[in-house]
Amino acid sequence: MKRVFAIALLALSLNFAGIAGEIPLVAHVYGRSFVSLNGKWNYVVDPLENGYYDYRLRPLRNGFFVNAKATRPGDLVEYDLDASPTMDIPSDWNTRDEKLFFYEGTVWFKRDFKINKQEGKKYVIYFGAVNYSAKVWVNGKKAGEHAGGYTPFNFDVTGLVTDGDNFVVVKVDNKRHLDAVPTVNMDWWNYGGITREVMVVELPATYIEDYSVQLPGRRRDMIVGSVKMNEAVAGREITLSIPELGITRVTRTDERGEARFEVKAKPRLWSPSSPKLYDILVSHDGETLRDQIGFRVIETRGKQILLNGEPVFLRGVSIHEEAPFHQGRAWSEDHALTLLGWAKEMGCNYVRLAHYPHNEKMVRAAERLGIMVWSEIPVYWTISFENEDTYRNAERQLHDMITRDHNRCAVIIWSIANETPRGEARDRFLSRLASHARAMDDTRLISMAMEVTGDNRGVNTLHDNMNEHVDVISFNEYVGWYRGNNESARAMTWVVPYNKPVIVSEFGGGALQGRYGEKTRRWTEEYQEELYRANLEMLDKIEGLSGLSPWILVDFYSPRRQLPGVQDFFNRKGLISNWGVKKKAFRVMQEYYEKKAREIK
Ligand code: GCB
Repeated sequence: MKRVFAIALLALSLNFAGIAGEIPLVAHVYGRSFVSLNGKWNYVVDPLENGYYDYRLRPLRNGFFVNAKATRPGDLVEYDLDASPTMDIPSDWNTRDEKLFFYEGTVWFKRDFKINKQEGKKYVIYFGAVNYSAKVWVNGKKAGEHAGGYTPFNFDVTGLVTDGDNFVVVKVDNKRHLDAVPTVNMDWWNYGGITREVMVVELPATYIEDYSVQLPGRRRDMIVGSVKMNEAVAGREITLSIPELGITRVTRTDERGEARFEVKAKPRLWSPSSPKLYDILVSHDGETLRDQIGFRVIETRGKQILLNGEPVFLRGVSIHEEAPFHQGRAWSEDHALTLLGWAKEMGCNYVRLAHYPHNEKMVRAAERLGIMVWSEIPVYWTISFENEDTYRNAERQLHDMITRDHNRCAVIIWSIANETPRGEARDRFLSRLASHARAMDDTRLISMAMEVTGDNRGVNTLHDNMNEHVDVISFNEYVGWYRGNNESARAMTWVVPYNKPVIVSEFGGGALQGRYGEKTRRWTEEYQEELYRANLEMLDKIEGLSGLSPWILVDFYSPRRQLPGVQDFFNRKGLISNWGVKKKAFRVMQEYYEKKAREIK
């Protein structure tokens, strides 16, 4: 049996030295007092980074970030941020400005904002995500920079903001790089921009940086909590209360500014059929953070996944963070509810959020709806496994994904990679990531989407050295699409020679919604429908099959998909078209999940 221990989250924090202005993530920003910077921002497209470098390619001291204005008739200023067009933020520029559909490079963004600055308070500018790298200035002064397109970051700007009028300038660059995470090659749109919400958070000088409230491993008669202040201050009084359970506990911080709680309690457990969440209040010196937290136990036993001690089958689907109906990056509550609503309609109790951490609203909505979540970092295909900087970047993204969502009981699996090529350097890289995830959080399962090693006369065997480092063996297979055909699928067998549960993290094939024909004709709905029937028959025979996340819920933009009249830059493997119409295969999955739900919860 896999042992599950209490979260060790506070023990591990990244070294922020060297990252200008950046501070550890402020937990649960939505529960704090903040000024939202969503809305219209001016933008300037700058393919040559003319606003940042001079003609000798030396960084400018008075680049676009100073927001200069010509004040006298003879002044030469060759840009004007305020007179430039505007774009709604959050968004991606590719779907907001036709000229920028394929653009990869630098765009400058600027916005004015007001702050009612209070003596003794701290001000932090928080970005839900910017793809891919961001440099940020407030009132013309550098606040910090960040790389990595799908995780939040924040800078302390207390010394930069003034009472009243302020402005922020962000240089966003989404050029792809071989050593980055993801690398230059991927099967989704490299949407550039300030893709998630931005806010200026007001905090007490000494504030609650992070907290964790959960069950200790497999025990269900106790709740453990921990709180970390932003400073190493001892003796601070911290109160944890869970009103519905009649719990109020007061404790004090130790010399590291950390406090711990242990309370006897028997909360009702969270599950897809009863997604119970409790109001939790964590307070310190007049600052009270209110969150909603659920309690559950996820573990494995042999080839089974157990939720709250009972075997569970993960009736899932893979989802890209793409806005339903109009494409572009999804970021809002409405986007989340539409996507998850479709998944629920299909009968899902689980989603694989591919291939990078999705926005926080998506994870929180899944939790409220009773949907378990696989959350992943973009260690995708062939990244630079030999490069230590690439490793640091991947670890940082993993760290920030776990930091943001460690209180979300819906998240049951941290995924460290997708379809990576086997080899020593990769094994070293991924096993380090797995250890990092475990050291931060041993209350969840670790997995990664592997590849099938080979087909020997219809017998597919999965061999991957990483089996030792993961709790769940997951793999992607495309029988009926990239190899074999729908007939051969039915005769194939699968051998997964490890005593661990198995999730098929991807299978599927393309269809253009509304194209009908013979089931042997590619791109028709009938072909896809048959592919799903054949695959389900085949996969159902896998010993230890504990979940599926077919590829994919909705058609999504990808520059790799060029077939005119069929793909037109869409990956057509969606069970729903990009205009929101369900394809025939949707019904096949729905029926299969109805059956599964009757057999096993
Ligand atoms: C895969 C990848 C996924 C692709 C998919 C496809 O194996 O993991 O990112 O989009 O195949 O459609 O080829």
